[in-house]
Amino acid sequence: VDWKRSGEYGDIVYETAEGIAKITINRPEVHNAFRPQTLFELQEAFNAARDDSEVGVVIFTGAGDRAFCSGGDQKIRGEDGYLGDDAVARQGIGRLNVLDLQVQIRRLPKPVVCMVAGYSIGGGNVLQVCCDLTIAADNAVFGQTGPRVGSFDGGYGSWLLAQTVGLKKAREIWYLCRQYSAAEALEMGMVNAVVPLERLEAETVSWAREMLAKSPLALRMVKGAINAVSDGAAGMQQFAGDATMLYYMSEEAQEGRDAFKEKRRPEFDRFPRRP
Ligand code: 2NE
Repeated sequence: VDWKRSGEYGDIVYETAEGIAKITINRPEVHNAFRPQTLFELQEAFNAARDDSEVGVVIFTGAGDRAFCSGGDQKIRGEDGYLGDDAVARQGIGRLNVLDLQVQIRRLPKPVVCMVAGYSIGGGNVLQVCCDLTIAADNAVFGQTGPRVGSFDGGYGSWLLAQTVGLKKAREIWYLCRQYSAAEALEMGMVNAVVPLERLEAETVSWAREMLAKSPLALRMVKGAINAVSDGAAGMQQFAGDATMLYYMSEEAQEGRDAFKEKRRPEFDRFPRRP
């Protein structure tokens, strides 16, 4: 794939090709652990992918073949969160802005495919769980570390994981903090496919191409529908917003708008009262 790089980023790389956006965490020296800056840049990149009408699928990955992501950068963890180098951090106030990114991935109205080589650990694995699909290399290793390093994710990291792999398995993953191979992750339904490392990107791109051949609106609605059940009112709000968008696209809704602008009574009688 002939990836074209764009944007000015330090901790990540943003590339596009053939209707696919590839977003890569680029901190291989710490197994792609994230710090506040990484997350702000990821949010900007995911927004760019959302706004680009040429992009139909997003691939989310990590640089190199040793890790997708090892979670929050423990070396800059302060007393109450992760410290960046901005004014907020200079007051000693930490952030947990990975939570905003999790929500953003769930709400992005295009499929997000996580492409995992090596470690998918801690808050990194929670991001993996939040993605719509995951393709893993045969060297991938999955796990949560929170109770070992003084952390936990009681949101998507807990109940979405439980919805994905089942309650007993989710408890095991969090209570014991073990590491699981790609084959084990496939067996428990945490990933969609496992392929040899050298075929990882080709396989992920081929899944993306298959989705690009499908109706974008149908994919958007199915993603919203699947997430609405577990996102409660926030999920319904997104789904309802999509219903409004589709209604705006109808002649019936446009008649309401036109009648207001033309200062006349709307002619809604033209439209059937559907069974
Ligand atoms: C991932 C793992 C198991 C890999 O082990 P290994 O032995 O293959 O590599 P090593 O030597 O540990 O790591 C290579 C380099 O990356 C750094 C290491 O410190 C090391 O650098 P040096 O010390 O040699 O300079 N590195 C790796 N992970 C890092 C991290 N998360 N932060 C900073 N530096 C990191 C092993 O590295 C490991 O267990 N890593 C820690 C995983 C972890 O506990 N992550 C945080 C979980 S909490 C979280 O993410 C979170 C949350 O629970 C809730 C909200 C927000 C975040």
